[in-house]
Amino acid sequence: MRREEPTLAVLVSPPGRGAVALIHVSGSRAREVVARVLEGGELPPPGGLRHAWLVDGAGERLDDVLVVAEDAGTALAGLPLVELGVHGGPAVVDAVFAALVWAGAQAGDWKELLGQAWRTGARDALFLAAHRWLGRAVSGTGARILVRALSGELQARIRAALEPAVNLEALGALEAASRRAAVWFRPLRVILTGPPNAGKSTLFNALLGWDRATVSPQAGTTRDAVEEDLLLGDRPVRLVDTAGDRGGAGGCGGPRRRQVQLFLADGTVPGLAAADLAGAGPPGGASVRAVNKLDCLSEAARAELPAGWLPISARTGEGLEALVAAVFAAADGASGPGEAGSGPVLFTRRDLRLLAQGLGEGAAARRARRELLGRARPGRVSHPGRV
Ligand SMILES: Nc1nc2c(ncn2[C@@H]2O[C@H](COP(=O)(O)OP(=O)(O)OP(=O)(O)O)[C@@H](O)[C@H]2O)c(=O)[nH]1
Ligand SMILES: [Mg+2]
Repeated sequence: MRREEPTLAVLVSPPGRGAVALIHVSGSRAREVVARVLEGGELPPPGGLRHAWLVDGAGERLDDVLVVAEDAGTALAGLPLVELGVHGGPAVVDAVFAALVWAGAQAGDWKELLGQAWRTGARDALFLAAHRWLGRAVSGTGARILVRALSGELQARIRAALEPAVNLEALGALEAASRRAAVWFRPLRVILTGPPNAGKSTLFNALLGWDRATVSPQAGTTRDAVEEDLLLGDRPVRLVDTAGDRGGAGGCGGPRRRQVQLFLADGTVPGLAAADLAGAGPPGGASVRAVNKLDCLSEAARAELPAGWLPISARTGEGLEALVAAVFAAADGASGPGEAGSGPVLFTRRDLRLLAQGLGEGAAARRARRELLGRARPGRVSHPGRV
């Protein structure tokens, strides 16, 4: 027989100040524990909700809360779940937690809640991984991909490729689509390089949408690299502004795999010509070259800009859309994200590795396919792992 699951009390909304904080109480004795801290001791029936006074051990009122009871059959961990909507200030949240612990709950975090769902075998590992990733998803396409693992579409695709017989072609297609879909989850590093005063920090701020980096007419303003995560065209990007130089920010170990260097030249520098720019730019790897301050250039000067350099104005925004498209084209090479956004794909590195192994032959490949199948089925077969 399964051992009794401890009753966890978990703050599932972000900590801090807010109108409402949500606390989940999940476990075999969740209803009993919450009843001890509700004035009158009356819970709504599973599937129902009600307002109630939440009280401490001495019966003193701590907050007016909304109590929602979920049926064990639909709850994440397959155990009784009670959700408490309390006022969002830290003082109320702390007091409610103290009362719940007094009543027999264990304070836990969101990951422990997922661990409970894994232990009970109520959910498959891919569902739990998607549940966790959705809590920090920033890309809309990425979120839609994760939802396909909540709805079971992804698991159905995996099972169809493995049962009743292994369909290597279907597995291969899933692997290729999943690899391309990584762009929706793992940020592309875009490093701004180029001579001092070219407008790197201005471009950094323009892409970011707010003034994060210091901009000044003085050359050498940026000293230490500044990094920010943002979305460009729904794709996660880590943008890096660097101190001006001509060589680029290569570091040791050669160009990274998911990295593009964006080399910026100053279009107002007198005598700027193809010859000046021919040798300029990053040493290797994926790169894009752009000439900035287009807004200062005459029609004649614009016409003379060298081929292979994108004309932009970080100040007015002209050319930035084409620049972003060029950055992604440089990063993707021949294999863009393609149609990855429209079908169920795998998203964790671990599952991608299993799938790649499963495409081979022999005992190791068979083991990998078995494990993948286990991750697509409810039951305590495979730990969701670090995702
Ligand atoms: N007209 C015009 N001026 C620009 C543009 N982009 C940047 N500038 C100006 O160029 C100067 C240098 O800009 P920064 O963004 O500080 O240049 P940087 O490449 O970061 O310079 P360092 O950090 O010193 O290497 C500032 O006076 C900006 O206002 C542009 O598109 N048009
Ligand atoms: Mg700068």
